[in-house]
Amino acid sequence: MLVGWGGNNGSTLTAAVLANRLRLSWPTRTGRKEANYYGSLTQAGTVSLGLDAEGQEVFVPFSSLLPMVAPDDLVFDGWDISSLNLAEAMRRAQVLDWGLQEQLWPHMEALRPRPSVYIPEFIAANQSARADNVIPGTRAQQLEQIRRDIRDFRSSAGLDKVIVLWTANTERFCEVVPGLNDTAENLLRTIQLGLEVSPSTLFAVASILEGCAFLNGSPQNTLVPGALELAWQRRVFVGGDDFKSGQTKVKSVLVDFLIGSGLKTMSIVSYNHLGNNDGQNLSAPPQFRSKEVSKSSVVDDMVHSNPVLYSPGEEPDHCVVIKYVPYVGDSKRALDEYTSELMLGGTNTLVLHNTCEDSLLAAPIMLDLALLTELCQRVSFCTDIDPEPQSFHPVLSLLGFLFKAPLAPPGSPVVNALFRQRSCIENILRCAPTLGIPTYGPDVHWRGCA
Ligand code: NAI
Ligand code: DG6
Repeated sequence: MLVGWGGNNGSTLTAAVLANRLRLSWPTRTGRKEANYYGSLTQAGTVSLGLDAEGQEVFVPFSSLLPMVAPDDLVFDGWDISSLNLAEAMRRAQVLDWGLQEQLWPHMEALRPRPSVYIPEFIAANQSARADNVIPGTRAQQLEQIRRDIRDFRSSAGLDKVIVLWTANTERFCEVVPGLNDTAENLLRTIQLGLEVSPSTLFAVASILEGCAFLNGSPQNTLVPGALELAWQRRVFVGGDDFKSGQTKVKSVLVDFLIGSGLKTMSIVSYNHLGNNDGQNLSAPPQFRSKEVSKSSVVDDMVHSNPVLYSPGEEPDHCVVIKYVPYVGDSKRALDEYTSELMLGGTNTLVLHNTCEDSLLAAPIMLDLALLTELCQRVSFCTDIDPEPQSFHPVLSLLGFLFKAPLAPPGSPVVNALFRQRSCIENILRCAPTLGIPTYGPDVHWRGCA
């Protein structure tokens, strides 16, 4: 279930899964295109297994390492404060080629977002015109309505599991206040009393109470300490924050390479302009601030990894700029400049320019998040110290590859370097027995992996 289903990401992911399921192709000015899942780690990535008897390296699809849900088996539902059906939402988004939109229209027209929680002060004022599909009532009544929606979807669609993914507008940060949202008990009381809680935190709480994993694709601090404690108490997976798509993905490779090579990166300047609704929302300072924080946190572990280059407290200058330029729509432009010190007073400046449809980068990441979370729900392990089967910690740090500001269990290090994050997923999948059936299947249990 997508919160923000009618947005660019929500409508594009739904369209992508339908287009692949229906094996659609469509004409463009550069020839016919066919539906695919480029950009998805699970659907388009491979893993090296080693060498075969002839000494040739063998690669297998990521999705064949362990039994994973096939995207064709997913069913979508969700909420949006905008009432447009998914076909109209796809048209509003202006992401997909016209020929593809025409074929998808009859399949998406009947999909209609459920009303959602609209609290104007959390998103930009320029979003108010969209809000024609809202859940009335108190915070407690809104929470109950979201829970009913989840139960209704699960039973009416006959589902095994529901995973809830926040892909709605970026909200402003909410203050973490003792007594308000610092513990599970206080957060639940705050909702009952109608005190300050963000829409995204309400969705997180509703999901956790329904036993459904909750993933946060936006930068704000949805998973306040009280929500994390609730997830821990209920043993429900949560993950976040903020999809790691283009510019940040490059950054989490490039800075790792620079610092890992012994170069002292001293300045990172990241400029973006885009013209979609996300860009419009981010043109308001509090929402921009949420994104600025998540886009800026991504090199911390690399800097701290090298005390030869950086003295305690020393960090590169890191500047993030985002501008709203309606004309370019979903085609985001990202310009980056990395300046590093070389030996004997030299300077190395790298400049990158990246243009791409933002939602076509985000949608496969959303798919991976759902599929990997579902897989993790079927994994248990025991150790030599504790023979009882156990699950991963509810804060699913394994998803860090897909998030700009990865959440980690308390006391665990946050890893941003992209290939360390990929290795984490690969290693976990490798050390489980390879069952070899690439379909939705049995639970995975293995022993000895602490
Ligand atoms: P969008 O603005 O097109 O879609 C967001 C949708 O959320 C809108 O349809 C809006 O009506 C809806 N919405 C707002 N508040 C809501 C609420 N309380 N409940 C339900 N629906 C609500 O934005 P887009 O491009 O789809 O991005 C979605 C989120 O993903 C944004 O926060 C963005 O910053 C984040 N993101 C996007 C990336 C990308 O590459 N496209 C990458 C990283 C994060
Ligand atoms: C402008 O940066 C808008 C944002 O929502 C980004 O498009 C999105 O967060 C993707 O950022 P990145 O750094 O992962 O490409």
